[in-house]
Amino acid sequence: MLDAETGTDAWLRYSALSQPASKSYESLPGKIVPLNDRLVTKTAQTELMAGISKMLGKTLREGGASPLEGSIVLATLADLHALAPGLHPPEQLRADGYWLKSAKIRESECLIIAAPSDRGILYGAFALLSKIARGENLIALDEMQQPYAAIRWVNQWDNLDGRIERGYGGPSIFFADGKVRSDLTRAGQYARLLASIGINGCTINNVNAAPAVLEDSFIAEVSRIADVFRPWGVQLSMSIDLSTPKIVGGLETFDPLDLRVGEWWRKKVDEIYRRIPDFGGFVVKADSEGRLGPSRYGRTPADAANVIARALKAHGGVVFYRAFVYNHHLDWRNLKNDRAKAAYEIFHPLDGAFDDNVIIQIKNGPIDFQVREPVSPLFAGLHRTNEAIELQITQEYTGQQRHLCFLIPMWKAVLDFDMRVDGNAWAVKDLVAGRVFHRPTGGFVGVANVGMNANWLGSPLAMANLYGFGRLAWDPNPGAEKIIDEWTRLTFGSAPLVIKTIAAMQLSSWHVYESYTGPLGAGTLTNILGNHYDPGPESSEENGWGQWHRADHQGIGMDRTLATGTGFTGQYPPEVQTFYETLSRCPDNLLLFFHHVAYTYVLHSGKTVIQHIYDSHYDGADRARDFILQWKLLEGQIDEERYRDILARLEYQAAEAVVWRDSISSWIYRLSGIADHQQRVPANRSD
Ligand code: GCV
Repeated sequence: MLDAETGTDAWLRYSALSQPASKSYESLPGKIVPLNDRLVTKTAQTELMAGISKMLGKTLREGGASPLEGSIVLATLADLHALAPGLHPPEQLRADGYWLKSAKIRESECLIIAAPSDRGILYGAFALLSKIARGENLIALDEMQQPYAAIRWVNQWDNLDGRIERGYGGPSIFFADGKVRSDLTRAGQYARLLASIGINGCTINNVNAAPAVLEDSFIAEVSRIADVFRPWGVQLSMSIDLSTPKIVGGLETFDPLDLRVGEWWRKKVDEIYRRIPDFGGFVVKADSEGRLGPSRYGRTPADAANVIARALKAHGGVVFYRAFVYNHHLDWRNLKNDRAKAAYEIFHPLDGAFDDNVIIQIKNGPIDFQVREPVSPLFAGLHRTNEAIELQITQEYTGQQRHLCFLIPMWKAVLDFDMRVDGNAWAVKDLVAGRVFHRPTGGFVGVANVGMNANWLGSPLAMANLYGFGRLAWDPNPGAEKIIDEWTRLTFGSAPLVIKTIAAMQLSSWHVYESYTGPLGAGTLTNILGNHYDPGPESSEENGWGQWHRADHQGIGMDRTLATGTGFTGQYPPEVQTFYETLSRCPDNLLLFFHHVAYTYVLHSGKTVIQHIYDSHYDGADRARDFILQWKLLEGQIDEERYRDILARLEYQAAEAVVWRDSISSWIYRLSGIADHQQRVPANRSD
């Protein structure tokens, strides 16, 4: 485990700049002037003073606006207007946006951080610090930043006993032994990290929620977590179990349309806001994987979401209702059955039935965070309903932080995917942000699952996924290259070889992982009934979970076409549907998601499916081994502690990649009976 300094501060290390680098900041004002004394602005001030002192060895003087002298001014737009009426941002700033501006006020050279709200000021302060840490020029600074969407949240799947479902960075920072931890230092540090990348909400407990979270005594405990989030502008929210009115409330029903149930939610929500005035809202997982839901009473997700939304409305809270609703007892013998169809089938007919403070939280793909999936068609299927995309930062199916897998390229592909809504170019990022259908809210949710490990996610390089999620939630437009460059400079410094090597490794890592775990869109061929980590392709078949890839002696893949398959492709807008439906057009990397083909089917690449599977696994394992060589170039270039820690992880990954390679190659050889042209697969080698 890495020590507190290298781990806890993550990308907020504020390492001292070298002499020549710090010289370019000599003209930075020596005084800091906050124009209000509210909590979040104070946080911005403290952070700026600490960061500038650590990076530049310069102590900012605190002071008021008279005399102004040369100052860093922290101001709401209203306060800026009062101080300097002629100064205003070039465009109107939305909530949480900010403006960084070098300007003369009353003859004094100032650096202004201005925003509509205190939270925007804090985000501006972090942006300024990031620029200094990365050696950016501040001369004639004039930069306006607006968040792409209002919702930029993380979810934690923490259980009250301290364990985290699919968490790989140690136990919960919030809970232990059924209670909120007495020491919440880490929770406060987490809120700082989140705020630094523009995240404005955090759901603290597992979506498989314990009803006990809504007991009054527990809410009182939870309010202590909200207290440590508040200085960072991070709103707290909770996952809830829909049967809570019955289990905790003692009612005989949790039917959302029963008036007593509505009244119960209203009183409960009022109680929460009495203790946590800036409470964000609830996340709901219902009728899914054994969770109770409105179907128990023949009610719809809209009935369930709205009754809670109405209780929250008066306080400004929202309900995230997860679209991850499916039957996990599907009959696998029926070739028309398809778990991928569930979300659209359930939620599309309800479009327009949800209140305007309900947000449908949709996983990026229609199955479950596999190493590659097409985008969920539901993103294009809700025109009169708010939506948010759910991305998984914790690497459940993507190597559990033990394999390097930088997920930003995957998320970029999803967010930039053109859904051709009504024949127009609308990307997923625009749909979820509510820009296409002018929705009141929407945005981005990431399942983070950080833990008590000093390094949060348990692996230093995996932290790029948390950083990248925040950056994309703020603005999904920059490329993965820009994000990894920023993160590396902030985390490891700006030596060219370090930047180049880490960027190259991270940027290729998703493809490498995919190539030895689940190429051609078959899904991660892992043990789905167990740890979701080891190879286990057989576990997907012949059960009701619906993560089928339908491999048999002749071929592999799920036929999801309208013509002959499950009809899933019909859920997409027509142009996307035709693209995937048509075998000759379907991209190789999603072929087996949409089509069942013979092993001898020839890909666009000119290879047969079976040979591609062999080659991909051998190539992937080789490339995982090459990561070690790449990393070794950095010996002496970064601190010994992180160098050794990461080296050990890469050596482990390279060995695991061989296990995956041999396991999947032998399995597919046994099934298909078709030999690898290169005679590498153990089961068909003559040696
Ligand atoms: C929190 C997958 C995971 C579960 C998770 C579920 C969900 O099935 O394996 O651990 O439950 O998704 O997103 O609700």
